[in-house]
Amino acid sequence: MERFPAYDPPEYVDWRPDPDIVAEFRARIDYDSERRAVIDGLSPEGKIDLYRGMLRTRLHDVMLKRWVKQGVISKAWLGTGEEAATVGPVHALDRSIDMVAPMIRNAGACCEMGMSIADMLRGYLGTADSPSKGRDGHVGSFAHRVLQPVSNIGNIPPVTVGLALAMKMRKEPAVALTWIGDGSVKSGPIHEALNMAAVMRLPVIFILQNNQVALGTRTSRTHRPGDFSEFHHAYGMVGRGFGGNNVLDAYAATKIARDVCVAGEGPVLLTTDTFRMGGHATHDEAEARAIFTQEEYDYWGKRDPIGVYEEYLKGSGVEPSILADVETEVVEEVDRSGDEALESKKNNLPDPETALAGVFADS
Ligand SMILES: Cc1ncc(C[n+]2csc(CCOP(=O)(O)OP(=O)(O)O)c2C)c(N)n1
Ligand SMILES: [Mg+2]
Repeated sequence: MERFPAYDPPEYVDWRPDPDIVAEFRARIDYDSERRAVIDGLSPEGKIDLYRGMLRTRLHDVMLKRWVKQGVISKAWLGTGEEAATVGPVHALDRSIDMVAPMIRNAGACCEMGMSIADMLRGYLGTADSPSKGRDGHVGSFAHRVLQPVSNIGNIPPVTVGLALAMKMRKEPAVALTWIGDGSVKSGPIHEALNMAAVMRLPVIFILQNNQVALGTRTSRTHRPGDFSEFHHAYGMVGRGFGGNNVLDAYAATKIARDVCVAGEGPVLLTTDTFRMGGHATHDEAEARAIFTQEEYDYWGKRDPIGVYEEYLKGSGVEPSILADVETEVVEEVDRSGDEALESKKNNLPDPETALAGVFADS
């Protein structure tokens, strides 16, 4: 895939595959026969589609970074480096009945659930035709089964649990999935959500996405145990881990978790380690560079989830030209979406008179 010196994290700019890391990727999906079987059941198109989804997610971030540089927007919250932990799980769902509740690092969930990239970008521009009609920078769409993020961290899991309760009451064979950050997990409402889901055996998949940092604070300063692998025991729920930069492992773990939930054995807590390859938002890249050592950036940089997956696919016999065609198609889609969103900014900003419309219930 093409790299962008002006926008990519420096570790990605001259990215070269490390054979040991590609072998590590393969070993990770071979170590568990149940997951291996799920991955073997994925069609060649399904595997390419995971690649397409991660590229789309990355290029959405690149577009936002470009807009920041051009002064179109003042800042952006990105999921660069964390694409596998979002795209793999979404592809494992039944997207016609399941629901997702993404947080800011999981913007890729929106497009993988079918929202247009143009609408996601319009969210940043606050246009009248953006999903929230210009009232919120976060984007979601109930029509696409995506709950709009709640800015106050910790408050999405209780709502997700409510969605799952409704699914259970309606006897739908569906699940609700949400992601929880390593920082957010320390907030009170998340404890209530995990506990309620566990005692009511609700069909929820929680993905505890440890990207090693919350705003400017390393996880080691907010969480005493070394990792979150034992966390589910506190709630008496099923818990598993997956490789955060391994899209196939993420896919398989989620698919199995979904089966557990649909069988009435949920909820499931999936824990995963990944890395935020930049600032909390684009304005604090320098702070992020001060928090972590260069060795840490190098370690995770070599594990770029898209680069490693691309190597895995090529090593599995996928023609490079097929991947190049997917890239061309996604580049065109994102470029076109950017143009469409900018067009809305030019012609379709909300009328100030409507600022309060639809914000408060008045009866
Ligand atoms: C209740 C509340 N407190 C503080 C914030 C400011 N804030 C936004 S994101 C964030 C850190 C979240 O860290 P984490 O859960 O690890 O998610 P990440 O950003 O790493 O994906 C904080 C403190 C907020 N949005 N809501
Ligand atoms: Mg975090």
